[in-house]
Amino acid sequence: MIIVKVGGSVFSDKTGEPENFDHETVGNLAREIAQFYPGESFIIVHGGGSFGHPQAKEYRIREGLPGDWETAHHRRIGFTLTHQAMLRANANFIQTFVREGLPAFSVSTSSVFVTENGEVVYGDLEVLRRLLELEFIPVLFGDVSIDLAKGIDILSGDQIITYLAKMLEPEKVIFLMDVDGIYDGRPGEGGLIQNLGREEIDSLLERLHCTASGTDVTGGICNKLQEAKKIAEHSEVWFVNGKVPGRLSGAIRGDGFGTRIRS
Ligand code: IP8
Repeated sequence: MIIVKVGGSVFSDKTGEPENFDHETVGNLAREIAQFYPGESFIIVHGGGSFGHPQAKEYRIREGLPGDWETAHHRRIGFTLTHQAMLRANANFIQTFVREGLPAFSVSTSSVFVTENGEVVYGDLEVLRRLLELEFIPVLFGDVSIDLAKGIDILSGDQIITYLAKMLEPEKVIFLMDVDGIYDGRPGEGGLIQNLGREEIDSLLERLHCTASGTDVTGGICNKLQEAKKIAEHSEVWFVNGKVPGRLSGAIRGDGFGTRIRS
């Protein structure tokens, strides 16, 4: 089984209009997956992009539910609106995949996982396992979450993947991004790292001065690398450019262009 994370910047322009969706790119990805399905089984997890992140930021969902009723109420409304925005992103994915003949099935993340400070502490994978057995392609997404420490939080698609990798031991996890892979520095400045050992990730994080940035409330590349380190305990990890046709297929075959992390 292969888990594919479609980063928010692959299917939408995070700096553009709210809720823009790149139908062409997602159509290409679906066609590539269709070349390998049903011989290979897939779980898709997509990020927030221009759907979830602006709302999550505006309503400060990551700050949780405060004691003051008025503020908490405002945040509860934001929680609902952020989830609805993610459902709209997800609906676009499902439609595109189904159009390519793939039985993609939406699995609503916030109804499956409970977090503690944004990390998954509980996940009910029964339905997911059965969907896979029945040859569906489950499509999950970064979402809001019920959180044991803060009341509410955001659950990043990357965190979901770490949990799924631990529980389901996929043969491979592929992160699709809008750059060619992991760079030793800023994309375009540092060189592309084609092979990375799990044990080299900590020193790379230091060199990249990892801090949360931009519109991404869940921490961008640094969060991905931190999660990749955990995932690589269980499976091979790839980072490839999801905007370039053929790169996903290359990672699925194992001879692709991008960054491969050895466990
Ligand atoms: O883009 C975040 O998911 P990510 C989802 O995978 C929301 O980090 C709702 C902002």
